[in-house]
Amino acid sequence: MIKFVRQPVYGAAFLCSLGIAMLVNGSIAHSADLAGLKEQGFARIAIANEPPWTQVNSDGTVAGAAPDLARAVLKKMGVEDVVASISEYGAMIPGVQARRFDMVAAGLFIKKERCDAVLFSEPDLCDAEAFMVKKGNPMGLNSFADIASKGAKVGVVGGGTEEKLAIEAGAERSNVIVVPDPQSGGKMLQDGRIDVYALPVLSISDLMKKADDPNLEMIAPVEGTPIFCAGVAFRKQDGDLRDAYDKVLAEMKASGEFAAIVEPYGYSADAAMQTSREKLCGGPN
Ligand code: 6CS
Repeated sequence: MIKFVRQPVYGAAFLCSLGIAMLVNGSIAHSADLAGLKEQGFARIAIANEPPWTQVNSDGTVAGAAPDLARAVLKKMGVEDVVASISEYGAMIPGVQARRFDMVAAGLFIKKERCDAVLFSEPDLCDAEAFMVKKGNPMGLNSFADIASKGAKVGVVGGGTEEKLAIEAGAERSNVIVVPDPQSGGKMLQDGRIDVYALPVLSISDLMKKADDPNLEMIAPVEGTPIFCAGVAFRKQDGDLRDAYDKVLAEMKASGEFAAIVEPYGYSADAAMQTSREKLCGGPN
């Protein structure tokens, strides 16, 4: 079930009427440029529900480093509000291309194949990869190659980077289990339905804290995987909007406002500022 949640600057209202859902769900044509978003009064963002990147609280409010940052940048651009919709990672790019969302603010990693499909902002949130395993790592899983060679069942988010890494490492498709959300992944590991759950380090760390289970262990970083950096994704046709977003993001990086938003969530502002979209895309985007 997709939750449509509205995020006024302070406070939150949970949008549950079909009429409102239809409005934000793209059945009414939406603006794709800054003037239009200002007129509209809000930007529709796609999120996952993977703390600390993105989080939908029990009262319907949306938090997490990615939405908080996007809301702060958009506000400086004159777009007062954001309306968030939960989406699987694999559906985010088709969703923004189909104008169901105005942008993706979910910690979507900037990768070459994605740069061919959307425009990214400059990098904002960086992290390494981690595994959640049973205490003592009984199968000795330290890399995606280990998962493949040992025939381990790995939990992943649908259409996410870990799913791709597992398949590319040679894991049997039947051993790569798509899990709807981090809590389910943790539960499936505890119940022995998967042998390992793969997500970025900060996501697994958050899950370990919440699980508070001495029989679980985090392995980080995953051997043979790089630090990934995410950015906000825009439709290819919305270059002016992306450039306007980037301009404000750069100002916030220079002023320290960017660090003040992302670092309390555990992200390194410096890591994002040390790299660039061009480097991560392998060319201009
Ligand atoms: O962009 C991705 O593919 C990854 N991003 C996050 C924040 N979590 C997992 C996902 O695979």
